Amino acid sequence: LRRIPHPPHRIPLLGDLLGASRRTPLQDSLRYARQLGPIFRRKAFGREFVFVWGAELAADMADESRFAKHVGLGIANLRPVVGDALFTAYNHEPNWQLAHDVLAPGFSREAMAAYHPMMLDVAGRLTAHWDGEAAAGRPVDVPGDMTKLTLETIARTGFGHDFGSFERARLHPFVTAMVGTLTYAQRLNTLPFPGLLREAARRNEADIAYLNRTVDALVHRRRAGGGGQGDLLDRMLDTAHPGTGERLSVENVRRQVITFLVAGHETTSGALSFALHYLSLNPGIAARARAEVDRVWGDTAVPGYDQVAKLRHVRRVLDEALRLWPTAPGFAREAREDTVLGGEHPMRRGAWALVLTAMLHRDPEVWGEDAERFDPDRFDAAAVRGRAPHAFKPFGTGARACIGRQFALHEATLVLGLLLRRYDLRPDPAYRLRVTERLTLMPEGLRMGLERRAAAG
Ligand code: MNH
Repeated sequence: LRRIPHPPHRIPLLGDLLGASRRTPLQDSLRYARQLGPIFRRKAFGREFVFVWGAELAADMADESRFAKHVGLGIANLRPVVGDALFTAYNHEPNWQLAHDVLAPGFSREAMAAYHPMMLDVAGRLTAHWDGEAAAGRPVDVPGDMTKLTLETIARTGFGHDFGSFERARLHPFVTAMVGTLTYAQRLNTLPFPGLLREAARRNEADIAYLNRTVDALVHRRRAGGGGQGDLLDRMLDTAHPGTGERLSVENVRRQVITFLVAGHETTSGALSFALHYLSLNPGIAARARAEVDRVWGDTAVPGYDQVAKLRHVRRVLDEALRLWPTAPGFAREAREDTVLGGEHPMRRGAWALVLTAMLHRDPEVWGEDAERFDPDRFDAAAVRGRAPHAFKPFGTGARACIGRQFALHEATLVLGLLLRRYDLRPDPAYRLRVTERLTLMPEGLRMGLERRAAAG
Protein backbone atom coordinates (compact mmCIF):
# COMPACT_ATOMS: atom_id res chain seq x y z
CA LEU A 1 0.00 0.00 0.00
CA ARG A 2 2.78 2.38 0.89
CA ARG A 3 3.91 2.47 -2.70
CA ILE A 4 0.56 3.83 -3.87
CA PRO A 5 0.49 7.63 -4.02
CA HIS A 6 -2.05 9.67 -2.06
CA PRO A 7 -2.92 13.37 -1.80
CA PRO A 8 -0.20 15.43 -0.06
CA HIS A 9 -2.10 17.06 2.79
CA ARG A 10 -3.57 14.51 5.19
CA ILE A 11 -5.55 15.58 8.23
CA PRO A 12 -5.61 13.28 11.25
CA LEU A 13 -8.98 11.52 11.59
CA LEU A 14 -10.62 13.13 8.59
CA GLY A 15 -8.02 12.01 6.08
CA ASP A 16 -7.93 13.50 2.61
CA LEU A 17 -10.92 15.74 2.98
CA LEU A 18 -9.08 18.88 1.96
CA GLY A 19 -10.53 20.06 -1.31
CA ALA A 20 -13.03 17.22 -1.35
CA SER A 21 -16.72 17.84 -1.60
CA ARG A 22 -19.50 15.65 -0.30
CA ARG A 23 -21.58 16.35 -3.36
CA THR A 24 -19.04 15.47 -6.03
CA PRO A 25 -16.87 12.60 -4.77
CA LEU A 26 -16.40 11.24 -8.29
CA GLN A 27 -15.30 14.52 -9.82
CA ASP A 28 -12.93 15.04 -6.90
CA SER A 29 -11.47 11.62 -7.59
CA LEU A 30 -10.93 12.60 -11.22
CA ARG A 31 -8.91 15.59 -10.04
CA TYR A 32 -6.81 13.43 -7.74
CA ALA A 33 -6.38 10.87 -10.50
CA ARG A 34 -4.82 13.48 -12.77
CA GLN A 35 -2.38 14.50 -10.03
CA LEU A 36 -1.53 11.09 -8.65
CA GLY A 37 -1.51 8.70 -11.61
CA PRO A 38 -3.01 5.35 -12.65
CA ILE A 39 -3.39 3.98 -9.12
CA PHE A 40 -3.83 6.07 -5.99
CA ARG A 41 -5.47 6.03 -2.59
CA ARG A 42 -7.67 8.34 -0.62
CA LYS A 43 -8.26 8.17 3.06
CA ALA A 44 -11.52 8.97 4.71
CA PHE A 45 -12.51 8.39 8.33
CA GLY A 46 -9.59 6.15 9.05
CA ARG A 47 -10.17 3.93 6.04
CA GLU A 48 -8.02 3.76 2.98
CA PHE A 49 -9.63 3.41 -0.45
CA VAL A 50 -7.65 2.41 -3.52
CA PHE A 51 -8.61 3.77 -6.94
CA VAL A 52 -7.45 2.32 -10.22
CA TRP A 53 -7.86 3.94 -13.62
CA GLY A 54 -4.77 3.17 -15.72
CA ALA A 55 -5.84 1.00 -18.68
CA GLU A 56 -3.27 -1.73 -17.97
CA LEU A 57 -4.19 -2.06 -14.31
CA ALA A 58 -7.93 -1.95 -15.12
CA ALA A 59 -7.45 -4.69 -17.72
CA ASP A 60 -5.66 -6.78 -15.10
CA MET A 61 -8.60 -6.32 -12.74
CA ALA A 62 -10.93 -7.58 -15.48
CA ASP A 63 -9.28 -11.02 -15.14
CA GLU A 64 -12.19 -13.05 -13.81
CA SER A 65 -9.97 -15.86 -12.62
CA ARG A 66 -8.29 -13.56 -10.07
CA PHE A 67 -10.87 -10.84 -9.42
CA ALA A 68 -14.63 -10.61 -8.88
CA LYS A 69 -17.20 -7.92 -8.19
CA HIS A 70 -16.89 -6.35 -4.77
CA VAL A 71 -20.10 -5.25 -3.06
CA GLY A 72 -18.99 -2.28 -1.00
CA LEU A 73 -19.20 1.48 -0.66
CA GLY A 74 -22.40 2.89 -2.18
CA ILE A 75 -23.63 -0.49 -3.31
CA ALA A 76 -23.48 -1.99 0.17
CA ASN A 77 -25.42 1.02 1.44
CA LEU A 78 -28.27 -0.03 -0.86
CA ARG A 79 -28.56 -3.43 0.80
CA PRO A 80 -31.26 -2.26 3.24
CA VAL A 81 -33.39 -1.42 0.18
CA VAL A 82 -32.68 -4.25 -2.23
CA GLY A 83 -30.80 -6.90 -0.24
CA ASP A 84 -29.65 -9.86 -2.31
CA ALA A 85 -31.29 -8.79 -5.57
CA LEU A 86 -29.08 -9.01 -8.68
CA PHE A 87 -27.15 -5.75 -8.39
CA THR A 88 -26.40 -5.86 -4.65
CA ALA A 89 -26.03 -9.62 -4.05
CA TYR A 90 -22.72 -10.86 -2.68
CA ASN A 91 -21.04 -13.28 -5.06
CA HIS A 92 -21.64 -16.17 -2.69
CA GLU A 93 -25.37 -15.59 -2.21
CA PRO A 94 -27.39 -18.32 -3.99
CA ASN A 95 -30.07 -15.87 -5.12
CA TRP A 96 -27.62 -14.24 -7.51
CA GLN A 97 -27.22 -17.27 -9.80
CA LEU A 98 -30.88 -18.16 -9.43
CA ALA A 99 -32.14 -14.71 -10.44
CA HIS A 100 -29.49 -14.34 -13.12
CA ASP A 101 -30.51 -17.60 -14.82
CA VAL A 102 -34.23 -16.93 -14.48
CA LEU A 103 -34.01 -13.35 -15.78
CA ALA A 104 -31.32 -13.55 -18.47
CA PRO A 105 -33.81 -14.77 -21.13
CA GLY A 106 -35.72 -11.52 -20.43
CA PHE A 107 -32.87 -9.76 -22.26
CA SER A 108 -32.56 -12.11 -25.22
CA ARG A 109 -33.00 -10.84 -28.77
CA GLU A 110 -36.45 -12.31 -28.84
CA ALA A 111 -37.50 -10.58 -25.62
CA MET A 112 -36.03 -7.29 -26.80
CA ALA A 113 -37.98 -7.46 -30.05
CA ALA A 114 -41.17 -7.77 -27.98
CA TYR A 115 -40.22 -4.67 -25.92
CA HIS A 116 -39.57 -2.62 -29.04
CA PRO A 117 -43.21 -1.57 -29.74
CA MET A 118 -43.62 -0.59 -26.08
CA MET A 119 -40.46 1.51 -26.24
CA LEU A 120 -41.85 3.23 -29.34
CA ASP A 121 -45.07 3.92 -27.56
CA VAL A 122 -43.33 5.59 -24.61
CA ALA A 123 -41.11 7.58 -27.01
CA GLY A 124 -44.33 8.79 -28.65
CA ARG A 125 -45.38 10.31 -25.35
CA LEU A 126 -42.07 12.15 -25.11
CA THR A 127 -42.33 13.58 -28.64
CA ALA A 128 -45.97 14.58 -28.06
CA HIS A 129 -44.76 16.61 -25.08
CA TRP A 130 -41.73 18.00 -26.94
CA ASP A 131 -43.85 18.96 -29.97
CA GLY A 132 -45.90 21.17 -27.67
CA GLU A 133 -42.83 22.79 -26.13
CA ALA A 134 -41.25 23.31 -29.56
CA ALA A 135 -44.42 24.93 -30.90
CA ALA A 136 -44.56 27.24 -27.88
CA GLY A 137 -40.85 28.09 -28.25
CA ARG A 138 -40.13 26.82 -24.74
CA PRO A 139 -36.85 25.04 -23.94
CA VAL A 140 -37.18 21.47 -22.65
CA ASP A 141 -35.84 20.03 -19.39
CA VAL A 142 -33.62 17.31 -20.86
CA PRO A 143 -32.68 15.20 -17.80
CA GLY A 144 -36.18 15.57 -16.35
CA ASP A 145 -37.82 14.36 -19.55
CA MET A 146 -35.26 11.61 -20.18
CA THR A 147 -35.92 10.32 -16.68
CA LYS A 148 -39.65 10.23 -17.37
CA LEU A 149 -39.00 8.38 -20.62
CA THR A 150 -36.66 5.73 -19.23
CA LEU A 151 -38.75 5.15 -16.10
CA GLU A 152 -41.89 4.63 -18.18
CA THR A 153 -39.98 2.35 -20.54
CA ILE A 154 -38.65 -0.03 -17.87
CA ALA A 155 -41.98 0.06 -16.00
CA ARG A 156 -43.91 -0.83 -19.18
CA THR A 157 -41.56 -3.43 -20.64
CA GLY A 158 -40.60 -4.96 -17.33
CA PHE A 159 -43.79 -4.85 -15.35
CA GLY A 160 -46.70 -3.72 -17.56
CA HIS A 161 -46.95 -0.65 -15.35
CA ASP A 162 -47.67 2.99 -16.19
CA PHE A 163 -46.45 5.69 -13.77
CA GLY A 164 -48.10 8.40 -15.90
CA SER A 165 -44.90 10.48 -15.71
CA PHE A 166 -45.68 12.59 -18.78
CA GLU A 167 -49.12 13.47 -17.49
CA ARG A 168 -47.73 14.86 -14.24
CA ALA A 169 -46.32 18.28 -13.57
CA ARG A 170 -44.00 16.97 -10.83
CA LEU A 171 -41.90 13.85 -10.51
CA HIS A 172 -43.75 10.68 -9.64
CA PRO A 173 -43.38 10.05 -5.89
CA PHE A 174 -41.69 6.74 -6.72
CA VAL A 175 -38.88 8.68 -8.42
CA THR A 176 -38.62 11.09 -5.50
CA ALA A 177 -38.37 8.18 -3.06
CA MET A 178 -35.84 6.42 -5.27
CA VAL A 179 -33.63 9.49 -5.64
CA GLY A 180 -33.97 9.93 -1.88
CA THR A 181 -32.56 6.48 -1.15
CA LEU A 182 -29.73 6.90 -3.68
CA THR A 183 -28.75 10.28 -2.26
CA TYR A 184 -28.87 8.92 1.26
CA ALA A 185 -26.70 5.93 0.29
CA GLN A 186 -24.13 8.29 -1.22
CA ARG A 187 -24.13 10.56 1.83
CA LEU A 188 -23.42 7.60 4.09
CA ASN A 189 -20.15 7.18 2.20
CA THR A 190 -18.97 10.68 2.70
CA LEU A 191 -19.89 11.49 6.29
CA PRO A 192 -17.79 10.63 9.35
CA PHE A 193 -20.71 9.97 11.70
CA PRO A 194 -23.80 8.91 9.77
CA GLY A 195 -25.55 8.37 13.09
CA LEU A 196 -26.00 12.13 13.25
CA LEU A 197 -28.32 11.96 10.26
CA ARG A 198 -31.32 10.93 12.34
CA GLU A 199 -33.81 12.98 10.40
CA ALA A 200 -32.39 11.82 7.06
CA ALA A 201 -32.42 8.21 8.27
CA ARG A 202 -36.09 8.53 9.17
CA ARG A 203 -36.87 9.96 5.75
CA ASN A 204 -34.90 7.11 4.20
CA GLU A 205 -37.00 4.57 6.09
CA ALA A 206 -40.13 6.26 4.78
CA ASP A 207 -38.76 6.23 1.24
CA ILE A 208 -38.00 2.51 1.46
CA ALA A 209 -41.46 1.80 2.84
CA TYR A 210 -42.99 3.73 -0.07
CA LEU A 211 -40.93 1.83 -2.64
CA ASN A 212 -41.97 -1.47 -1.05
CA ARG A 213 -45.66 -0.53 -0.95
CA THR A 214 -45.67 0.56 -4.60
CA VAL A 215 -44.03 -2.66 -5.74
CA ASP A 216 -46.21 -4.89 -3.57
CA ALA A 217 -49.32 -3.29 -5.09
CA LEU A 218 -47.95 -3.84 -8.56
CA VAL A 219 -47.23 -7.52 -7.88
CA HIS A 220 -50.63 -7.94 -6.27
CA ARG A 221 -52.41 -6.53 -9.33
CA ARG A 222 -50.44 -8.84 -11.61
CA ARG A 223 -51.29 -11.92 -9.59
CA ALA A 224 -54.95 -10.92 -9.41
CA GLY A 225 -55.03 -10.19 -13.15
CA GLY A 226 -53.64 -13.61 -14.08
CA GLY A 227 -50.35 -12.67 -15.76
CA GLY A 228 -49.00 -10.19 -18.29
CA GLN A 229 -47.43 -10.73 -21.69
CA GLY A 230 -44.29 -12.57 -20.70
CA ASP A 231 -42.47 -9.54 -19.29
CA LEU A 232 -39.82 -9.56 -16.54
CA LEU A 233 -42.41 -9.68 -13.79
CA ASP A 234 -44.03 -12.78 -15.29
CA ARG A 235 -40.62 -14.39 -15.38
CA MET A 236 -39.97 -13.47 -11.76
CA LEU A 237 -43.30 -14.85 -10.62
CA ASP A 238 -43.70 -17.93 -12.79
CA THR A 239 -40.36 -19.18 -14.04
CA ALA A 240 -38.60 -21.99 -12.26
CA HIS A 241 -34.84 -22.31 -12.61
CA PRO A 242 -34.17 -24.55 -15.64
CA GLY A 243 -31.67 -26.67 -13.69
CA THR A 244 -32.93 -26.79 -10.11
CA GLY A 245 -36.65 -25.97 -10.46
CA GLU A 246 -36.24 -23.33 -7.76
CA ARG A 247 -38.26 -20.10 -7.83
CA LEU A 248 -37.66 -16.57 -6.54
CA SER A 249 -39.22 -15.94 -3.13
CA VAL A 250 -41.88 -13.27 -2.65
CA GLU A 251 -39.43 -11.01 -0.84
CA ASN A 252 -36.78 -11.51 -3.49
CA VAL A 253 -39.24 -10.60 -6.27
CA ARG A 254 -39.93 -7.33 -4.48
CA ARG A 255 -36.21 -6.59 -4.29
CA GLN A 256 -35.69 -7.48 -7.96
CA VAL A 257 -38.55 -5.24 -9.10
CA ILE A 258 -37.13 -2.25 -7.22
CA THR A 259 -33.66 -3.06 -8.54
CA PHE A 260 -34.83 -3.12 -12.14
CA LEU A 261 -36.95 0.00 -11.82
CA VAL A 262 -33.95 1.85 -10.39
CA ALA A 263 -31.05 0.30 -12.35
CA GLY A 264 -33.17 0.22 -15.49
CA HIS A 265 -33.75 3.94 -15.82
CA GLU A 266 -31.36 6.29 -13.95
CA THR A 267 -28.26 5.35 -15.94
CA THR A 268 -29.97 5.27 -19.34
CA SER A 269 -31.56 8.64 -18.64
CA GLY A 270 -28.15 10.15 -17.92
CA ALA A 271 -26.63 8.58 -21.02
CA LEU A 272 -29.36 10.04 -23.24
CA SER A 273 -29.03 13.44 -21.58
CA PHE A 274 -25.24 13.63 -22.05
CA ALA A 275 -25.62 12.46 -25.67
CA LEU A 276 -28.18 15.20 -26.38
CA HIS A 277 -25.92 17.75 -24.71
CA TYR A 278 -23.01 16.88 -27.01
CA LEU A 279 -25.23 16.63 -30.08
CA SER A 280 -26.59 20.11 -29.44
CA LEU A 281 -23.04 21.50 -29.14
CA ASN A 282 -21.72 19.70 -32.23
CA PRO A 283 -24.04 20.43 -35.15
CA GLY A 284 -21.68 18.69 -37.60
CA ILE A 285 -21.84 15.44 -35.65
CA ALA A 286 -25.61 15.80 -35.25
CA ALA A 287 -26.00 16.35 -39.00
CA ARG A 288 -24.07 13.18 -39.79
CA ALA A 289 -26.09 11.10 -37.37
CA ARG A 290 -29.33 12.64 -38.66
CA ALA A 291 -28.37 11.90 -42.26
CA GLU A 292 -27.88 8.28 -41.24
CA VAL A 293 -31.31 8.13 -39.62
CA ASP A 294 -32.91 9.62 -42.74
CA ARG A 295 -31.04 7.15 -44.95
CA VAL A 296 -31.63 4.00 -42.88
CA TRP A 297 -35.19 4.71 -41.77
CA GLY A 298 -36.34 6.55 -44.91
CA ASP A 299 -40.03 7.43 -44.74
CA THR A 300 -41.04 4.53 -42.51
CA ALA A 301 -43.26 6.19 -39.96
CA VAL A 302 -42.34 3.61 -37.34
CA PRO A 303 -38.83 2.09 -37.32
CA GLY A 304 -38.78 -1.69 -36.86
CA TYR A 305 -36.70 -3.54 -34.30
CA ASP A 306 -33.98 -4.43 -36.83
CA GLN A 307 -33.68 -0.85 -38.02
CA VAL A 308 -32.29 0.34 -34.69
CA ALA A 309 -29.03 -1.61 -34.63
CA LYS A 310 -28.32 -0.29 -38.13
CA LEU A 311 -27.85 3.24 -36.77
CA ARG A 312 -24.06 2.97 -36.43
CA HIS A 313 -23.33 6.70 -36.12
CA VAL A 314 -26.05 7.25 -33.57
CA ARG A 315 -24.68 4.35 -31.56
CA ARG A 316 -21.18 5.86 -31.68
CA VAL A 317 -22.55 9.15 -30.34
CA LEU A 318 -24.00 7.21 -27.45
CA ASP A 319 -20.77 5.27 -26.83
CA GLU A 320 -18.79 8.50 -26.88
CA ALA A 321 -21.16 10.11 -24.38
CA LEU A 322 -20.77 7.01 -22.16
CA ARG A 323 -17.01 7.26 -22.55
CA LEU A 324 -16.79 10.81 -21.21
CA TRP A 325 -19.56 10.39 -18.65
CA PRO A 326 -20.12 6.71 -17.88
CA THR A 327 -23.29 7.26 -15.89
CA ALA A 328 -22.29 4.43 -13.52
CA PRO A 329 -18.87 6.02 -13.02
CA GLY A 330 -17.03 3.14 -11.39
CA PHE A 331 -17.20 -0.43 -10.13
CA ALA A 332 -15.37 -2.30 -7.41
CA ARG A 333 -13.31 -5.49 -7.79
CA GLU A 334 -11.89 -7.75 -5.11
CA ALA A 335 -9.11 -10.32 -5.19
CA ARG A 336 -10.39 -13.90 -5.16
CA GLU A 337 -7.07 -15.12 -3.70
CA ASP A 338 -3.80 -13.44 -2.73
CA THR A 339 -2.49 -11.90 -5.94
CA VAL A 340 -0.31 -9.15 -7.37
CA LEU A 341 -2.05 -6.39 -9.28
CA GLY A 342 -0.22 -5.38 -12.43
CA GLY A 343 2.79 -7.42 -11.33
CA GLU A 344 3.52 -4.71 -8.75
CA HIS A 345 0.89 -4.27 -6.06
CA PRO A 346 0.33 -7.23 -3.73
CA MET A 347 -3.30 -7.78 -2.75
CA ARG A 348 -4.60 -10.13 -0.09
CA ARG A 349 -7.62 -12.29 -0.74
CA GLY A 350 -10.70 -10.07 -0.30
CA ALA A 351 -8.76 -6.79 -0.76
CA TRP A 352 -10.50 -4.55 -3.22
CA ALA A 353 -10.12 -1.46 -5.37
CA LEU A 354 -12.46 0.83 -7.21
CA VAL A 355 -12.06 0.98 -10.98
CA LEU A 356 -12.69 4.63 -11.89
CA THR A 357 -14.39 4.10 -15.23
CA ALA A 358 -14.79 7.81 -15.85
CA MET A 359 -10.99 8.22 -15.67
CA LEU A 360 -10.13 4.94 -17.42
CA HIS A 361 -12.14 6.36 -20.33
CA ARG A 362 -9.83 9.39 -20.38
CA ASP A 363 -6.49 7.59 -20.07
CA PRO A 364 -4.34 9.47 -22.63
CA GLU A 365 -2.27 6.32 -23.26
CA VAL A 366 -5.37 4.75 -24.78
CA TRP A 367 -7.48 7.67 -25.95
CA GLY A 368 -4.75 10.14 -26.89
CA GLU A 369 -3.92 13.63 -25.70
CA ASP A 370 -7.32 14.89 -26.88
CA ALA A 371 -9.16 12.38 -24.66
CA GLU A 372 -11.37 15.14 -23.25
CA ARG A 373 -12.77 15.98 -26.70
CA PHE A 374 -16.12 14.55 -27.83
CA ASP A 375 -15.44 12.52 -30.97
CA PRO A 376 -17.72 9.59 -31.90
CA ASP A 377 -15.21 8.43 -34.56
CA ARG A 378 -13.25 6.87 -31.70
CA PHE A 379 -15.83 4.10 -31.99
CA ASP A 380 -15.59 3.35 -35.69
CA ALA A 381 -14.74 -0.28 -36.35
CA ALA A 382 -11.05 0.25 -37.19
CA ALA A 383 -10.40 2.41 -34.11
CA VAL A 384 -12.08 -0.14 -31.84
CA ARG A 385 -10.02 -2.99 -33.34
CA GLY A 386 -6.80 -1.08 -32.72
CA ARG A 387 -7.56 -0.32 -29.08
CA ALA A 388 -6.38 -2.11 -25.94
CA PRO A 389 -9.01 -4.48 -24.53
CA HIS A 390 -10.96 -3.49 -21.40
CA ALA A 391 -10.39 0.24 -21.95
CA PHE A 392 -14.12 0.94 -22.41
CA LYS A 393 -16.20 -0.43 -19.55
CA PRO A 394 -19.40 1.61 -19.08
CA PHE A 395 -21.33 -1.58 -18.29
CA GLY A 396 -18.80 -3.09 -15.90
CA THR A 397 -17.06 -6.41 -16.47
CA GLY A 398 -17.33 -10.17 -16.10
CA ALA A 399 -20.14 -12.27 -14.69
CA ARG A 400 -21.56 -9.31 -12.77
CA ALA A 401 -21.56 -6.91 -15.72
CA CYS A 402 -24.80 -5.12 -16.62
CA ILE A 403 -27.60 -7.53 -17.55
CA GLY A 404 -29.54 -4.64 -19.13
CA ARG A 405 -26.82 -3.54 -21.57
CA GLN A 406 -28.64 -4.49 -24.77
CA PHE A 407 -31.85 -3.10 -23.37
CA ALA A 408 -30.25 0.27 -22.61
CA LEU A 409 -28.44 0.46 -25.94
CA HIS A 410 -31.55 -0.41 -27.93
CA GLU A 411 -33.73 2.04 -26.05
CA ALA A 412 -31.23 4.91 -26.19
CA THR A 413 -30.32 4.42 -29.85
CA LEU A 414 -33.97 4.23 -30.83
CA VAL A 415 -34.83 7.40 -28.91
CA LEU A 416 -31.83 9.38 -30.20
CA GLY A 417 -32.78 8.33 -33.74
CA LEU A 418 -36.37 9.45 -33.26
CA LEU A 419 -35.32 12.78 -31.74
CA LEU A 420 -32.67 13.55 -34.36
CA ARG A 421 -35.15 12.82 -37.11
CA ARG A 422 -37.82 15.05 -35.59
CA TYR A 423 -35.97 18.06 -34.12
CA ASP A 424 -33.08 20.42 -34.57
CA LEU A 425 -31.42 20.90 -31.19
CA ARG A 426 -30.61 24.45 -30.09
CA PRO A 427 -28.21 24.65 -27.13
CA ASP A 428 -28.77 27.25 -24.46
CA PRO A 429 -25.69 29.48 -24.99
CA ALA A 430 -25.52 30.21 -21.27
CA TYR A 431 -25.39 26.54 -20.26
CA ARG A 432 -22.11 25.18 -18.84
CA LEU A 433 -21.98 21.47 -18.15
CA ARG A 434 -22.41 20.74 -14.45
CA VAL A 435 -22.53 17.10 -13.46
CA THR A 436 -24.52 16.01 -10.41
CA GLU A 437 -23.70 12.80 -8.60
CA ARG A 438 -26.05 10.52 -6.75
CA LEU A 439 -24.20 7.27 -7.36
CA THR A 440 -25.04 7.92 -11.03
CA LEU A 441 -24.14 10.99 -13.11
CA MET A 442 -26.49 13.51 -14.71
CA PRO A 443 -26.00 16.85 -16.50
CA GLU A 444 -27.63 19.19 -14.03
CA GLY A 445 -30.06 21.79 -15.28
CA LEU A 446 -29.56 20.94 -18.95
CA ARG A 447 -32.14 22.73 -21.07
CA MET A 448 -32.27 23.16 -24.81
CA GLY A 449 -34.46 24.65 -27.50
CA LEU A 450 -36.12 22.51 -30.17
CA GLU A 451 -37.26 23.15 -33.68
CA ARG A 452 -39.47 20.69 -35.53
CA ARG A 453 -37.84 19.63 -38.77
CA ALA A 454 -39.96 20.04 -41.87
CA ALA A 455 -39.55 16.53 -43.27
CA ALA A 456 -39.70 14.72 -39.95
CA GLY A 457 -41.45 11.35 -39.80
MN1 MNH B 1 -26.89 -1.79 -15.51
C1 MNH B 1 -25.10 -3.84 -13.44
C2 MNH B 1 -24.14 0.22 -15.91
C3 MNH B 1 -28.60 0.08 -17.82
C4 MNH B 1 -29.77 -3.53 -14.82
N1 MNH B 1 -24.98 -1.80 -14.79
C5 MNH B 1 -24.42 -2.76 -13.99
C6 MNH B 1 -23.03 -2.47 -13.79
C7 MNH B 1 -22.77 -1.31 -14.48
C8 MNH B 1 -24.00 -0.90 -15.12
C9 MNH B 1 -21.44 -0.59 -14.54
C10 MNH B 1 -22.04 -3.27 -12.95
C11 MNH B 1 -21.90 -2.67 -11.58
C12 MNH B 1 -20.87 -3.36 -10.71
O1 MNH B 1 -19.97 -4.06 -11.19
O2 MNH B 1 -20.94 -3.17 -9.49
N2 MNH B 1 -26.48 -0.11 -16.63
C13 MNH B 1 -25.28 0.55 -16.65
C14 MNH B 1 -25.38 1.66 -17.58
C15 MNH B 1 -26.64 1.60 -18.13
C16 MNH B 1 -27.33 0.48 -17.52
C17 MNH B 1 -24.26 2.66 -17.86
C18 MNH B 1 -27.30 2.48 -19.16
C19 MNH B 1 -26.68 3.26 -19.99
N3 MNH B 1 -28.85 -1.71 -16.18
C20 MNH B 1 -29.32 -0.93 -17.21
C21 MNH B 1 -30.66 -1.32 -17.53
C22 MNH B 1 -31.00 -2.34 -16.67
C23 MNH B 1 -29.86 -2.58 -15.83
C24 MNH B 1 -31.52 -0.69 -18.62
C25 MNH B 1 -32.27 -3.14 -16.58
C26 MNH B 1 -33.22 -3.17 -17.49
N4 MNH B 1 -27.36 -3.36 -14.31
C27 MNH B 1 -28.62 -3.91 -14.17
C28 MNH B 1 -28.54 -5.01 -13.21
C29 MNH B 1 -27.19 -5.11 -12.83
C30 MNH B 1 -26.47 -4.06 -13.54
C31 MNH B 1 -29.71 -5.86 -12.76
C32 MNH B 1 -26.57 -6.14 -11.85
C33 MNH B 1 -26.15 -7.35 -12.65
C34 MNH B 1 -25.55 -8.44 -11.79
O3 MNH B 1 -24.81 -8.14 -10.84
O4 MNH B 1 -25.82 -9.60 -12.08
